[in-house]
Amino acid sequence: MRETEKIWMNGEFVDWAEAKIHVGAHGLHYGSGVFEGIRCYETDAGPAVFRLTDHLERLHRSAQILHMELPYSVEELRTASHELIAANGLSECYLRPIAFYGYGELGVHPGPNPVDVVLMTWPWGAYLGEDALEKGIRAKVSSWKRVGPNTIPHVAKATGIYLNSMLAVIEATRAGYEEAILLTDDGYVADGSGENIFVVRDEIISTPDLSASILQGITRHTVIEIAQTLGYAVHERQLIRSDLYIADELFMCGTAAEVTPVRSVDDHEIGAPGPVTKAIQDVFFEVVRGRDERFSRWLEYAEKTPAAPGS
Ligand code: PPE
Repeated sequence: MRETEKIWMNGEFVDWAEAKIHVGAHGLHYGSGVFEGIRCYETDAGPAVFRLTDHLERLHRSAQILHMELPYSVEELRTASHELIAANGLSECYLRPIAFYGYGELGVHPGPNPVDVVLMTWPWGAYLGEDALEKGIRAKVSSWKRVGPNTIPHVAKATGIYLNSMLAVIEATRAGYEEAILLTDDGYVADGSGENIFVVRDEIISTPDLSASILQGITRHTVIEIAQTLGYAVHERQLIRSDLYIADELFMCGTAAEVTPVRSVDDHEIGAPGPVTKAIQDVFFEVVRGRDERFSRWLEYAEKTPAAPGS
């Protein structure tokens, strides 16, 4: 991770090296936190944070699901995010807001522990490698099942959930693949360790629906809108493992992974990137860099008031 100058911690800008917490923090012991991953892109009009408000609203919803009260509003975090990016002099970066139960009492019940809120920013290149964006990755269906709605609520982007993803990606990479694909307990395709999944067959695009234990990805939503604008039909539906094997094209998406083609699953060659993936990927990169008017409402600039939702 490339260090930058400042980190925003509970309302203060602190030096990167000083942004520390106590080892007794509740969030460290029990994974009791919620977080976000957001990207800021360089555009002709300056750095633009992509769908910042949508991400911060999801952070608030994630906290709500965990009965966690965030001491900062979406508006306050939005301002702090822009200020931090400017303070660190970054034009393109990843932004990581995280909120967790802090230091006070141990014991599973979070009790009176404070909720600490932190924002970090640093330059983060292609998540699965530059090559991946161009040539695609090899994925493996994991033996680990994605957490279900009644184990840990997958709708919350909660820190503890990521043990599930961590086990899956370790398993996949140890076996020589680049990414894992997790299924639900009853065998439907869910998510990658940090991405949503799309399948293309006969020019129809399908992606697991929200009941398949997926994170309700903001990039997923972006991709659906782009695909529909390009004239493709997009179905949110249950997918089974073999849908992956017989796909014409397959890709994963997420804030970190952006739009990454998948070129094989469990050694079934799919070939990547196909024309549909490529078309969506091309528009995606134009959109995030502010070069596509149709989606300019998603770019949030520090100096400009972001467009009101639905405008
Ligand atoms: N599913 C999972 C399990 C997931 O972690 C992410 C984001 C997504 C789907 C896509 O969501 P969205 O970013 O809203 O489009 N994963 C974040 C964390 C990656 C990490 O390694 O940390 C991310 O992409 O920022």
